[in-house]
This record gives sequence, C-alpha cells and structure tokens, in this order.
Amino acid sequence: MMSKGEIVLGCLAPHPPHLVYADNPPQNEAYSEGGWETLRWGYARLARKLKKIDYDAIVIFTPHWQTYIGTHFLGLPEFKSKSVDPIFPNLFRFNYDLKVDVDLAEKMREAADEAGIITKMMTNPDFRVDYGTITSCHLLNPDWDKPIVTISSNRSADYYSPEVMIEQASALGRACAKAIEESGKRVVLVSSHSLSHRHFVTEAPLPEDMSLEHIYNHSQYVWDMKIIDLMRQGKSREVIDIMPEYTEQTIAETEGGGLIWMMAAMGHPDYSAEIYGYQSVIGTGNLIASWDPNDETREYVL
Ligand code: 2X7
Ligand code: FE2
Repeated sequence: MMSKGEIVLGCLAPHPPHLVYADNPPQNEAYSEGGWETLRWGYARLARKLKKIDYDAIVIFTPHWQTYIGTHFLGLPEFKSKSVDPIFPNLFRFNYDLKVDVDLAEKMREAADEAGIITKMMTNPDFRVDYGTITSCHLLNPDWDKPIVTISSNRSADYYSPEVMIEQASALGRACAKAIEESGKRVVLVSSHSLSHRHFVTEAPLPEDMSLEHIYNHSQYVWDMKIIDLMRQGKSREVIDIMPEYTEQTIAETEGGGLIWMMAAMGHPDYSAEIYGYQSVIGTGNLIASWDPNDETREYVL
C-alpha cells in the first residue's frame, strides 16, 4: 500500500516584487543596487532549510489571483510567459517557465468539490501566472526544480464577511490536507502575503534607497508584533480568531485567506513558528515564517 502523503512544512512567504528586483536574478529584466536584506537573507536561510527537506511539490495560495466564482487551481503541466507587476512594472518583468503538479491539483480540486466548494481548473495556456506565486516560489526555491500548484484566492470576504472567509478558507485547507494525504506525496504549503498592508502611494526616486524605507505607522507595527508573538507562542488558533479585527485595522493581506487556509490544512499548529525575518517594503509589514511539524528538525531561528 502507498504510504500516506503529508505536509512537511508550511511557509508564510511575502511577495513584494521588490525582493526579486533587489536580488537581480537573470529572469528579471530590471536592475537594482540591492535593498531589503533583512527579508532576502531570511528567505535565503529558509531556502537552505527547504533544500534539506525531501518533498515532491509546493502548493501556494496567492491573493493576487483573485477569483469571484469559486476557487481555481493551475491545471496545465507548464506555464511559460513574462509576468509584469501591474503596479511596479519598473521593478518586476520576470520571465518564468514553471512546472505544475497537475495530478495533485486535480486531487485537491476534487476534495474541495466534495466539501461543497465551487472549483475550477485553469487550463488556458495563455494564463499569466501572478507575481505573488512567482516571487514567493522564486525566493523559496530559486532553482525552480520542484513542481508547484497555485490556488486562487476566492474573495468571499468581499462578498460576505471576514467570518465567512474564515469558514470557507478553512474548509478549503482541510480538503487540501485530505487530498495530500491520499496522494501519498510530501508537500510544502506556502501562504504568499504580507502582514500589515498600508503602503506609501509615492515611490522613492531610487526604490531600493533604504534610508526611506520604514513601516507606514506605529499602529501597524504594534499589530504585526502582536501576531508574530502569538505565532512564536504556538497560538495559531488565536491568530485566526483575531484575524477579522487585525485585517480591518491594518488592511492586512491576510484578507485573501492564505494564512487561514494554511493553518487549517496543518490542523492549527500548537508549536512555535520559526521566524526568519520581518521588514517593511514600501511601508507594508512583511514576515517570513515557517511551521515545521517535525519536532526533530524544528529550529529556533530568530
Ligand atoms: O503585493 C505587494 C505586497 N504585498 C506588498 C508590498 C509591495 C508590493 O506588492
Ligand atoms: Fe501583495
């Protein structure tokens, strides 16, 4: 009998395109003099941990693929194009060629459908993969040597309420976990988003001028620290409980449902999150963290 599949790591992986811009990978057309090292060095450390983990695929939930009728899954074996950030085309014009684990995507779609969630496979070969997927996946695995599955963010909070978002994203998380178990695969989950999300509306003349980078205001910082403290304490259920108020007060990107989805898929961990770095990008709060279910390999990073 095939052994049970499992979630081997869950990552909170913010996706400001600035971080890819600052790294100057060959795939990106823009050129920078660096910037945002606290986040980039944190990502590099988490990427090194991932290299030591045996896994088959990355499943990533992104708020920049917004769907209003149901949850969609990438559904072709390859997507290849140029991804241009609509707000920051000066920073991010990334040539990607990514592989999808379609079998796993299908299994998750089916499990979600069985749970009563409206679903669809994305099978348009010209579909442009969002910059959230590309940024988080690139920084976690710059070699791009693992297949991915992207899951869209259904905007149930916009239609109904933040509480309905919690119900629906949690149901989706449980369905994905069931499908992963039945697939026999070892999977890394990624929730791609920032924390607090008030941002400056004008860009610095040199975007990577770190003398101008800081959190938008102190209240955003205090809220972010509250959330990070709960994560450190292993209180992931409380993080979800205060999510509606947190999201409203800081316009947080948790709004898209990614963290809710991932915490539900992982059974609301009661162990400490590994913290890899926190820094602002154009005023937003960004945390890199991971949840390692394995007691032997879980680390106290920062
Ligand atoms: O999508 C983003 C983001 N979440 C944070 C900061 C800057 C740009 O893009
Ligand atoms: Fe974003």
